Amino acid sequence: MASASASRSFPDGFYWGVATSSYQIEGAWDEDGKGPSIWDTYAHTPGNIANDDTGDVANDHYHRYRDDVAIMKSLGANAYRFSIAWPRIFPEGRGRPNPKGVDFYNRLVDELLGAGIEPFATLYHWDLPQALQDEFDGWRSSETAKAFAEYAGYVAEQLGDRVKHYFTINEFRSFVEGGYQVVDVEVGGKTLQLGGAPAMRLSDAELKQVRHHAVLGHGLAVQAIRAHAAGTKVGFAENIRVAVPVIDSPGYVEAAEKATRERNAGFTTVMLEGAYTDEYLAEAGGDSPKFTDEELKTIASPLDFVGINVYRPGWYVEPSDEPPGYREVPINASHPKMQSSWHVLDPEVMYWAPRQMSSIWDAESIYITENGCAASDVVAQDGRVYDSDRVMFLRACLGQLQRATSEGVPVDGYFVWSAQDNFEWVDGYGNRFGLVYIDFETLERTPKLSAEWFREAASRNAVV
Ligand code: PNW
Repeated sequence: MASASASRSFPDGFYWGVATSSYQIEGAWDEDGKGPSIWDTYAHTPGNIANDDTGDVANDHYHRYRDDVAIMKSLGANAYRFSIAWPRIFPEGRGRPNPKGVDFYNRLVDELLGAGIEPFATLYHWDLPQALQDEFDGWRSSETAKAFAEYAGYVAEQLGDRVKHYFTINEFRSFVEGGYQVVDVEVGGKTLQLGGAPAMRLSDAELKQVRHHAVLGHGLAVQAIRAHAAGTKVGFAENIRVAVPVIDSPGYVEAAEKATRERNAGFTTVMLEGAYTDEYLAEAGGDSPKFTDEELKTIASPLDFVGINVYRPGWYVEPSDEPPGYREVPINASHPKMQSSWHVLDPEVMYWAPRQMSSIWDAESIYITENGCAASDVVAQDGRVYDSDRVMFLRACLGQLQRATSEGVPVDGYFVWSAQDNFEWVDGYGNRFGLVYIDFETLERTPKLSAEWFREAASRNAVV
């Protein structure tokens, strides 16, 4: 008979990772030849970020990466997903590379490998070189997509002997919709508006073209990485919005799959199918993006894995006899949530998200590239940080992920967002997501209760 803990375990070789991104932790915003990014510009403009916080110093990870790797090792993480700051490598976005920027990631990667931690590099986590914003209006132009591929190929060439896993772009949906229009999110009966750099306010037609350039940049980067670093693996890291069936029965499950496929048409669906859905184009009408068949082929370049960031249910749906075959069910005003304004709570999305990647698109290797929550963490009198809500959240989500893997859904690893508290974009340092508490005055690091939980789960390869 299987022991209770064996029945909650993950497949052998499962990666237990933690994740961060460059702008959110590195600091050293203008050191060693780094060029400015659009987030430097945005954060330096008063009124954009809570408390007018900036990433100028952040966690000072640029100088403290050795300590941070040692902490990750002590947490039992065997994988680390970090992002590379494009303007450190190409201060002008393209052209002449900056060797000191490359050196930083060389040192980081060597430190990780020395600690037995597998590096997973994200190439774009929103810190676009300001030069490309100035020259091309950023992702409004396909020139930025081409520059991205050159940069991706160059990084793969430099790091590819040691970094074997690459994510092209993090959360297409977030930076495109938030940066080039504004994202509306319904929570508790209210509509929230989420935004960020470069804070453009485009029309719907222009926005669809930006989406197209972002997925094109992904496809071109996949090809460039393969051309420059044979034997490496590549995929994306998207916050796919997942439709959750209200009831776990075949009609509902099918309705939810239809909804997820259709409502991610501009990102996940086109990258995995190589076509915009008929409904996407019909609904867009005259606002449809301009594209060629050749571009669609590039966008759907074959991938080694798919990465999904999973935080909350996108929608609840039920079947409908009317087209499109599903109906959205409103989220009740009293529905529980986590601390972030947008964070509707339902751990079951961690079951449905990977299951749908497999059922809709036959994904053969899936990574949960982010999952976690903000909490109102404080250092207690005894020096510890008691983030009981985060422990509850992680355990509940991993329970659902384990349900998926036990049914054969091919999930190869899981990354907690985040390795440490950090600059949470427009919320500044006020919204803490880390397993490790950062005192932003002294920059002292303190592992939280959730870090102890993570260590035990990772060492047993099971939900604990
Ligand atoms: C992600 N939502 O953003 C980003 O990849 C991280 O950089 C960020 O710090 C983290 O999640 C926490 O916010 C998200 O509205 C932004 O569901 C918005 C949502 C989810 C993730």
